[in-house]
Amino acid sequence: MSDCVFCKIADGSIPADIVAQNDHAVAFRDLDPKAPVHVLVIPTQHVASVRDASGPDADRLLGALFQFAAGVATDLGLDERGYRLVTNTGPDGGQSVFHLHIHVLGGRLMAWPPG
Ligand code: DGP
Repeated sequence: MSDCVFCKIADGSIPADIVAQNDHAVAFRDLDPKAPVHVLVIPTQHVASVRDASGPDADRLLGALFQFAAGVATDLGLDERGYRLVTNTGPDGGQSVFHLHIHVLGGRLMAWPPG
């Protein structure tokens, strides 16, 4: 999508601190980190949010994205202490960028419930 900042990161037209990528997903450091490790995992294909991932490809897309996020967490050394995966959805969910993304948060103890 031409006016989507995460599509532009995925196609390389705006810079990001990329930590991993494959043909279907990109992981890059959040501009405004909320934890010592804060990485965003996005599909290269534009999908606005998890509620918009529907149809025959949705299972594969979401499954692959979570597996990729878990692999990124492993590669960043988060397995031993653990980490949090979050996908904010819509206004009440706190979503501000409308391209599906999983936050990978780690490196400190996470509070519960979230704010
Ligand atoms: P959310 O509020 O769940 O939609 O999270 C969006 C996140 O995206 C937020 O933590 C800040 C981050 N972000 C927004 N624009 C950019 C950008 O241009 N580059 C990077 N690296 N992160 C961005």
